[in-house]
Amino acid sequence: SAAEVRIDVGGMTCASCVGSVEKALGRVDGVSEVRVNLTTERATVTLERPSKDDASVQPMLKTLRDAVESAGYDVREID
Ligand code: 9UX
Repeated sequence: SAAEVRIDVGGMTCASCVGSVEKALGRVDGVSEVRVNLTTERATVTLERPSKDDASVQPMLKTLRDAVESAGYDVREID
């Protein structure tokens, strides 16, 4: 199994927005897979970590948040 992070993303209105968010999240170090659903406004990010309890995951959440926000979208919730 791997650590999965869910991000509720605000501001995505089209398929191109989805592509931008996927690209931004996919560039973050330690990310192995990204899925973004426009309808549910949720991104699911799989990390190259065995579980969310891994000490390196918490700082990665901040990096993921920054990546979404730098791409121009809002992070409503991340966990
Ligand atoms: Mo198309 Mo999504 O301009 O903002 S990229 S609506």
